[in-house]
Amino acid sequence: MKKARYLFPSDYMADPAAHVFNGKLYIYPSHDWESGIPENDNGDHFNMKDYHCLSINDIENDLASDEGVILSVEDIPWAGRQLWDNDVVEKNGKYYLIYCMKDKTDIFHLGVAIADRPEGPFRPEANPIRGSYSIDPCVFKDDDNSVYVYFGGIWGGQLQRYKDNKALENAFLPEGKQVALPSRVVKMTDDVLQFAEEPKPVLVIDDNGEPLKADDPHRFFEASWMHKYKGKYYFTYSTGDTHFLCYAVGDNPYGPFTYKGVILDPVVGWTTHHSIAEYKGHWYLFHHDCVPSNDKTWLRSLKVVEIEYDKNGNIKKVM
Ligand code: FUB
Repeated sequence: MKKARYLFPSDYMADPAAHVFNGKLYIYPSHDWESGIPENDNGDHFNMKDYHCLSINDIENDLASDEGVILSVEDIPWAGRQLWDNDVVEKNGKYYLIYCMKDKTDIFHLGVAIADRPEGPFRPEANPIRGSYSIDPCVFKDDDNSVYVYFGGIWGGQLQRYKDNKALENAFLPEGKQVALPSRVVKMTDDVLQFAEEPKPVLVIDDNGEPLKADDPHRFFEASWMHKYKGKYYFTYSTGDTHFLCYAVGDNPYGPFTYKGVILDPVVGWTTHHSIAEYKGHWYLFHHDCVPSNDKTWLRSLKVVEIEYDKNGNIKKVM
């Protein structure tokens, strides 16, 4: 197995969402910077204010090129602060960037911005997606052209403040043998601007069909990703405070997904976040760590490593 290598040493970027558009590989990361906000469990130190698009032709040898700023906080009418993870999907020749950000009252929502090219610039919609909440959108287009968004993140990502898509009076974070908080999945409308339905919980189950429990170090925390391999749906995610990247496999976009294992052990830095994409016949894991910033957890650097599946479709753990 090959070793992970850094992709963009000239700036701090994180949460890479990788996609191939028109034969070229694009990466949509969060853009970390030193804003001076002290570290806390709320994630206030992740105070990002714009997104860049990166692109790359030769994934084995080249560094990524910066296509420039594609969206800034100051351009978004409903903006409060903190442009966290984002992702992009192409549909009918248009590119839809789905992102998360806090509104003026410090509540996270998802927003949409549209472009004619993968490199942007993206024009933001005036309001967040109706009924959206929490963070870390992953946009997945299935073979029938349906677009799904997976989202959610615990702690600073505010997922514990919601149940059945309604805001709770008091946040509820399961503990011990209670069922862990799930990520959410929702089908988008044909124009990719709104939820077409109520978001549903993404169930990760063990081999006995039981949902993973809150005290399981491999339960969901944030950073959902979906990819399809040989007709199966691979739901991958970060376990947050236990710092793994894990995967679970299902037969349709809604799941349930059966837990399969760890893809990546904890990296240097508190967060771990990723995407998986096929490029020129090989599969790659894009992620980040904090080695170049000497473990400043809010200053992360992008990495890529090729991944392999065994003959049964299991992802071999990255070493
Ligand atoms: O980049 C800010 C947050 O850190 C992301 O939304 C989380 O997934 C974690 O990577």
